[in-house]
Amino acid sequence: MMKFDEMLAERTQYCGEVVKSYLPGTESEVPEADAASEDAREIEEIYGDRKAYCARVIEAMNYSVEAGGKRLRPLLMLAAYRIFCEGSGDGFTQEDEDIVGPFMAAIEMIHTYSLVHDDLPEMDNDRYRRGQLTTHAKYGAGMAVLAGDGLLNYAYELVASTLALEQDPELRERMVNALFILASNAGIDGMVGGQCADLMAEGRGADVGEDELMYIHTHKTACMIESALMTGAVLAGAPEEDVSSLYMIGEDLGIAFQIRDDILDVEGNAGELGKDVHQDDRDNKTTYVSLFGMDKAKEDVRAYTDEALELTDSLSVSNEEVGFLKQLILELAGRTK
Ligand code: GRG
Repeated sequence: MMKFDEMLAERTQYCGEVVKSYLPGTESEVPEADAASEDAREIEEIYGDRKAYCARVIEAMNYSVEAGGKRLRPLLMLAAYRIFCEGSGDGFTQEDEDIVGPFMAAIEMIHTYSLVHDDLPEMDNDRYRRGQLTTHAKYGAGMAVLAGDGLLNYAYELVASTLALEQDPELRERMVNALFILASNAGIDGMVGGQCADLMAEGRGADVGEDELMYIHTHKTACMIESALMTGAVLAGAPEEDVSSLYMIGEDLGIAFQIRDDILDVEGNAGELGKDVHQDDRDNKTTYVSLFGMDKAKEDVRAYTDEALELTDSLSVSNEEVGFLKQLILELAGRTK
């Protein structure tokens, strides 16, 4: 059996390839076809209006996504999908990739838009992300706003077009449910709500208490992780109880992930992280570390991780994919980037 590290590296690369395959092409990348053919009409429909005037925003969108990152949300979505699609006996097929792939790309586009906007001068004003200049540092703030907007819209365009082409009514229904989970966890009741609370808490230091901090952590960070696990399971037709368990696993994992993020901002290595450290201190931000101290922060990463692992054991299926998910959860508890 392949070692976990190798499997993670292989899956991360695979997720990156899937995401990239759905990025928008610029005019220079428009495929060529015989002018009178059906292909040419399709190409015209897709690329007809994509002229040089808008090439810059597409370049900035692709720059932000192609920089890489851990691809954690697509990885989690894929793992959840594979846990429940394995029963077919065929393993993960091209057909499966066509179902879950657009959603994997969509969640990474939504996540990347949030990073691009979070890095803007009016938000966190960061210069490095994913080991390269932030989108606003390279393209200017206006273009970075547009690149984020473009990614957010493109994510839903992609899911909508996948839905529109789906002929199987049961699969369509799964996709509609997955779309709702994706959108609601990214919006005002999810990540956007958490980011709003985060912004309102900035500079208030000790005035920010545990309830407010936990609202920020669960909404800003955990919602997208819950969403990844739940959409993967829903698309694969998982039973409702398992989708609920994955919601709870995602919440625990998301909180542990964010506490670890707070720890890394103090103890991490900027080179390895691909972004600047000590930013929370700079912004006088209340974090898990500033509120509870480093020792308790580390203890609680372990506690939330253990809870997530226990919940994973309660899923109605137990297969190699559950094993992969558990190892991934463990790996994230000790992550250094
Ligand atoms: C602008 C609506 C809006 C939201 C921004 C994602 C976010 C919300 C802010 C980024 C800052 C931050 C610390 C968010 C918490 C979630 C988090 C740790 C994001 C970074 O995710 P990783 O580590 O990044 O998975 P990569 O680059 O690996 O994909």
